[in-house]
Parts: sequence; structure tokens; C-alpha cells
Amino acid sequence: MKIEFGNIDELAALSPDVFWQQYVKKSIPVKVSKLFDSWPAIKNWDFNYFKNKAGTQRIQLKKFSSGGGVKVISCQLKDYVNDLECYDRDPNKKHRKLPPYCHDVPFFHLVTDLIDDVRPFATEFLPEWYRAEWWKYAQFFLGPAGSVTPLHFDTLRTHNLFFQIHGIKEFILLPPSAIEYCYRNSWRWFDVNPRNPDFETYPAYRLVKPMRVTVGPGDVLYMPPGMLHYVSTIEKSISFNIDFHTRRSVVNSFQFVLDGMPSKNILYNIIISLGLILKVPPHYLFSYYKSYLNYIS
Ligand SMILES: O=C(O)CCC(=O)C(=O)O
Ligand SMILES: [Fe+2]
Repeated sequence: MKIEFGNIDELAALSPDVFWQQYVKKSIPVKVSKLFDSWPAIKNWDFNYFKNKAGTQRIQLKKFSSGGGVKVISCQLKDYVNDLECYDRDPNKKHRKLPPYCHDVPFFHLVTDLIDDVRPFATEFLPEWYRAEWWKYAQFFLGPAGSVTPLHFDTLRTHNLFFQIHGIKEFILLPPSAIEYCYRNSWRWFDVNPRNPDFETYPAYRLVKPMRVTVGPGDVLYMPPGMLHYVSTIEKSISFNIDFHTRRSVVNSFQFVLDGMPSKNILYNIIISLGLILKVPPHYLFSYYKSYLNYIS
């Protein structure tokens, strides 16, 4: 059966005002092409740049397996980059195991120089509470072509701004209402592979209408809370995202206490609520939130 994919809005420009009114408020995903084309990061960032800046930093690598398992490995960044280079050079790589995926790593904390490569940063695309130190909330993804993040939604039920810096990725997006047709195996992970669905094993997935979008250097993708996504790295990539709450999304998140949201998530969302609703300044709260950046859920 051939899979039909819908599109999302793809714009050449987007003002913060339209972003908040037409997309965030209405929970509609959007891609803006080449929004950050002029950042030094677009020219400079590749795997060797990271190795030169932070080769001895220990990083977290992930191996996702079918059935919802994830194995975490830790190593020095330079060893990872060397491993990727060996893999790239190998003419027989088809027969070789894909190297693991450097997934959800807070590189701006590890190498603060990198922050200057993504200025001027459009902080108006974040709620005011996050703006002064937006970089603290960014998580990075570095991986070879073929890396995949299986179908999931973001664990705190946050909004997501995704910045593609180097290489190309494909996102398959499903609305939160598709949850019941995707064969959930834990709080946020699902068994269906929307790129190549096995309709015999997962017949209910026939009812889902997936959307597809590709991102390249300088592109930004916005995903609303609860949107399911399956992410394929088409070309060796460097990307980062910022998961953020609004007052509305953080309040909404508490309804999922009854739906299996882990208690740690509830705690992180309470911390963010203190900022967004009770206006506790971020520098008082960050030390309580920080462990979220290494949280595997
Ligand atoms: O880029 C990826 O592989 C995963 C991205 C993702 O899931 C996210 O930004 O929430
Ligand atoms: Fe995600």
C-alpha cells in the first residue's frame, strides 16, 4: 500500500506575531525555510568543529531498538567523531552497524562558545520567561545518515522549536489524536514505523493521515505539544531543539497525570509553572530544572 503524506505550511518568512497567533495558539505545525541562514553556525558547524571545540567532553549516545528499548552509551566526543569518520569512509558500510546517535545533549552548556554561532537569536519566538537565557534549554542531535528517532511525542508535552543546522532530516508528523492508532509501548513511545508501516501487525494505523516535511540548513520547524513525530536523518546532521511551555501548555500538561505521565515529568512541569504562572525568575528555578537535560524518558 502506497503511503500518502499531507504537507504542513512551509513559509519563506514568519513574524513572531503571526507565529504566536496563527500557529502556537492554534496548535498548527509550521516550517520556515532559511530563517537563520546568516548564522555563523550554518557555515561553521560540522562534526570536526565540535571535535575541535569539545573533543574531551563526555557525551551521551543512544541506540533505539524496536519495541521501545533505548540503550545509552557514554564516550568522549572525539572518539564518536572518529568513529563516524571511519564509518563514512568505509565503502562497505552497508554491511556495517550504524554508529549510535548523539541524542538530546545540551551542547551549549558544555561549550558556551557555540552560543555565539547562533546569534542573533530570535528570542521573540519563545515566551518572555525563557528569553534572557534561551540557550540553557537547547538540546542537540548529532548523527550519521540513517539515524532514526522512533515515533514519539515530547515527554513534558511542550512546544518544540527545531533548528536544523547541518545536513537534512525528514519529519513524519501525526496529530495528537493519532495516539490511539499508533500502538503505544510506554508513556511517549510508539511501535509503528510511519515511514514503512506494517499494516498487518498494526492495522489501526490505516486510519492515520500522516504529514511529512524535510528540513535543511537554516530551516526551523515548529511542532505543537503532543504532536507525534518520527525523525529520519537523510544526510549526516547537526540540529538542536528548544522545548518550551506556554502558560496554557503547562496547565494542560497536568491532565496527563491520569494518562501515565511519569512523576518526574510532573515535577519538571511544576517547576516551569512556577516561572510561567507565578513569575518566579528563571535563575531561581534553573538549578531544579537542570537535571531534565540528562533525563531519559
Ligand atoms: O532529530 C531527531 O532525531 C529527533 C528530534 C526530536 O524528536 C525533537 O526535537 O523532539
Ligand atoms: Fe521529539
